[in-house]
Amino acid sequence: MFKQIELKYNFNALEPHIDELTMVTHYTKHHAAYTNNLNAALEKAPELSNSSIEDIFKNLDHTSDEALRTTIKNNGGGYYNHNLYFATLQPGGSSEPTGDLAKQIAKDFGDYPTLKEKLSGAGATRFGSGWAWLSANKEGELKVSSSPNQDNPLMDPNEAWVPILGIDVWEHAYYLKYKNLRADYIKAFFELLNWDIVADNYNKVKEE
Ligand code: MN3
Repeated sequence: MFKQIELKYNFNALEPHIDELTMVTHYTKHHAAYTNNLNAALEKAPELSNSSIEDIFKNLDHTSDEALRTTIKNNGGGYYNHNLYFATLQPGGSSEPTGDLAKQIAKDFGDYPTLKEKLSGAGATRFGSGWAWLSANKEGELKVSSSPNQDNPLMDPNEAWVPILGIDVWEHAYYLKYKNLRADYIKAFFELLNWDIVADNYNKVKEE
């Protein structure tokens, strides 16, 4: 059984950047539904039972029923992506990258403002619903990308990128407060981002 991460802050703790009603709806309705639907679908896919979510993404091809495979992909993505998203938000304001992650950002992007601009652009230009990602590989390299729907970089079997930070740009993440102004929501996201968590994620992906 997969479970939503427990939030370490109250639903209203991200105000004014992300409003309470958006947080309540996002976590208790959207994320809960993805998680419940994933668990229900896996009951029909015994070949994937006892697998980690990462292995489920990797082995989606092993499920021959196309409709079931799509259900597992969409809801598994929804489960995993939101666990990452909610874990990286921090009440009271953002931090800046530090340590090895900061060094690699300088190497791959020049500086932090440039990375922020790239990530914001990836989210702003993603057509329709989806995510913007900062991912790392075992060599410690970083990459910015975006994906549609609830897809994520782990679903590409030919790549070895693990997301360490995801910006949810589905309208349900911002529409109550920001309406059509996705770029304003992305700015607000960066006001809440806890780079210490992202750095922990980075250190786990990078091989020592
Ligand atoms: Mn969402």
